[in-house]
Amino acid sequence: MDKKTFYITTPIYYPSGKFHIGTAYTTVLADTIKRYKQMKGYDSYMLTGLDEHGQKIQEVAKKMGRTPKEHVDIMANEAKKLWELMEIEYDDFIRTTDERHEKAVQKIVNKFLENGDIYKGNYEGWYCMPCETYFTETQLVDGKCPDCGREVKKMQEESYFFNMKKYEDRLLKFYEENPDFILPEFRKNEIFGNFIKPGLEDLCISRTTFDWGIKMPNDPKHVLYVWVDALTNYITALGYMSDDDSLFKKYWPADFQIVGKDIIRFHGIYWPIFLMALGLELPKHIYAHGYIVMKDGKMSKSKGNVVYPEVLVNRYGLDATKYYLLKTLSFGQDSMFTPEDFVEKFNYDLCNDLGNLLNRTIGMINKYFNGVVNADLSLETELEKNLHDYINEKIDLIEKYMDDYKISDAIPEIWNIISRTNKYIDETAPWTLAKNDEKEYLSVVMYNLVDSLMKIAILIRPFMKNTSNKIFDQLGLRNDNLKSWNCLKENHKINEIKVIEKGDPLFLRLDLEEEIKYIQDIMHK
Ligand code: ME8
Repeated sequence: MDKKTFYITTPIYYPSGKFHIGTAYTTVLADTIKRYKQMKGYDSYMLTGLDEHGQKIQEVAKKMGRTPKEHVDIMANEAKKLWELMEIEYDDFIRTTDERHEKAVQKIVNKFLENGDIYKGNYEGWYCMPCETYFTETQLVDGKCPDCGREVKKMQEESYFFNMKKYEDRLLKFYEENPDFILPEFRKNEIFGNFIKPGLEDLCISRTTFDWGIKMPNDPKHVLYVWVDALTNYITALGYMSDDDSLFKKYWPADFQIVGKDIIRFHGIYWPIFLMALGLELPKHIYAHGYIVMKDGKMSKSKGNVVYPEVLVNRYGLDATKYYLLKTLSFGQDSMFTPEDFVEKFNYDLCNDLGNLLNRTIGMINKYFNGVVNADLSLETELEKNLHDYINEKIDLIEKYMDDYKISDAIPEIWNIISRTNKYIDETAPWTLAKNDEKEYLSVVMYNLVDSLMKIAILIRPFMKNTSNKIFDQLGLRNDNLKSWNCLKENHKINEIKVIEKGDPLFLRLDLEEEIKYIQDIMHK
């Protein structure tokens, strides 16, 4: 039987500057969900890439003394290098300058033209250059761009328009019938209430003021303006409108499309309408996460408060960086990055809670049993039953959160299992058992510690694979079958435990002051 498929996407990022932890967060989140689904037996496919056309990119390239093509090639390498460092397991990396994409987009536009979805008109409006978006007078905030707060310019040009109004009723109906299409709910309410219900504006889709883009097939002095070119990447990457559309047939519709809150409006309105116009199914969910903000507001180079992921990964390790990002951003909300918080989470959650549990367990098994444990589980007591009940209940809850894509809710529950297991050590007081020569029950306690740690290693695996592997290795659990999500449910019996003699600490405790200063310094570079 064919496996169930799962298709997940990130936005395609603008290659305008170095990628910061915001971009990294979106990509890590997608990667984590992909890995989780894979562990649950899905045939998962993850797409990321770059949005390489447009006036902004043309201008950035010019400033750097590069042609647009030279610039985007350099940036595509940068992005791929970063994702390699962060061990992102994407399946495809689409660039909107790929021939496969350009060709398919022209076919898509032809289809829109044939359908009568596109007409030529004259556009006048307030244009925000960095956002590449026109706004109406009423949309401006204090005369400035409502999205980025920068200056806007009154502009007029001959343009092609997409007739959004034609699809308004269908979109309304779709929203009503699919209340969880946009997640979280408050974002859906925002889009629905502020943009869909009051009536849609037609969308200007072409420009004549720059030429770094895909040409309108019927009128090559016009190039496509960002959204038709960008949004369609999610299907062109799968081979839609190409000679080989097997991936498209296999994976479309997407299961989970992740975007930041800044672009949910485009994904919640234009994207479903383009798909409707093409007669295609709509994605199952579009999820808008919040922003990582700094103490002094949005990350920006001019404020000197940008954090780049490489710096964190190189100094604190990949798993610690991913842990921090995923735990910090709660479902749909903005969250603040602070050096203090980063270092504290590292020391408390990773060193104290998780690292110590593993170290203590390995230390005791070596001290009391020379590293080898064979336990008679018929000797388990009420204490073990309580521990198992607690962990099983938490596993169900964690699975539910993961299935609902609420990774930041799942993580504290995994850490509750860690604390509960640490508490089990206090409850059973192995040192007293050893002193009283109660070796048989002591081996049951050791078995249970290893069993809990094995489960913890499986639970953190979607986002901390290296740490998970280290835990398995140090506990001497070499059978790869143990690394599957099913082992959580089946109460897998470990036959023989033989831990290593002395494990390297998973995380080395950081000097709070020194590291806070280090992060502060790199933010200003
Ligand atoms: O909008 N916190 O590209 P983009 C969290 N090309 N996430 C952040 C963030 C922050 N501070 N800053 C950026 C574009 N992001 C278009 C997308 S898709 C068809 C076209 C993440 O480079 C977040 O996911 O501006 C946001 O949506 C995305 O980067 C914007 O990337």
